[in-house]
Amino acid sequence: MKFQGIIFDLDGVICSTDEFHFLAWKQLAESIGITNFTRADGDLQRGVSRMESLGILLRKSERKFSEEEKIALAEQKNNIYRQMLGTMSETDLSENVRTTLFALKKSGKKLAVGSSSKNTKYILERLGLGDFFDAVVDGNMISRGKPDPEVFLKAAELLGLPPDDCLVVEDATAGIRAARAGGFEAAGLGDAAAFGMTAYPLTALSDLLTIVS
Ligand code: B16
Ligand code: MG
Repeated sequence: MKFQGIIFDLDGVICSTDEFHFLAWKQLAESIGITNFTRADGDLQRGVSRMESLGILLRKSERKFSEEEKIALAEQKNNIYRQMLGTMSETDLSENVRTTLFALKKSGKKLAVGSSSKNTKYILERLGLGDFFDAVVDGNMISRGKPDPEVFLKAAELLGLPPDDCLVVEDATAGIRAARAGGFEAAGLGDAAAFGMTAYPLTALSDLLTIVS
């Protein structure tokens, strides 16, 4: 059997909070006069930290913002985003994701989340997955964001497994790079499926069931 452990990215893999991120950043952009924030800009923010995501957005502004202003803007975006997260419930976990997670658990795999998001715990609770994973490492527990491997190395350590016995599942190229830098093989969804460093391209999360069996 391949891989004793599987480490899942959250946003874009377990759930579609990537759409909420985009809408919240767009709303913030418009409030400071940026009218050309696009989905392509949103894609660049996948997997990277909140402050780095803000940096990507501010490239579109002619204004210079102080550090305090940047912190306030990031908080403003997070408040909009948290309101959106508040509308989520267990029904927002797709059937494909739910059945895949439960089948993997039943087969004895150790399962972890490795996410850059500081809202990870809240999101997992909203989805009814608050107690599901064997380990959860999130943006509050790391000092270096993806593409640094810290988040995945911590998750593997908490699972008690070496990186070469864990598969990382990601939707972001920054996340695939982080996995490879840590010595993990990676499976990719969406844009990350076509990325050169991705060993296992996925069309749906359930493809994992054949890869790891
Ligand atoms: P927060 P992931 C990442 O989650 C998102 O993909 C990225 O867009 C976001 O900026 C980052 O979390 C931080 O999120 O503002 O909630 O702390 O893909 O690593 O699960
Ligand atoms: Mg992601």
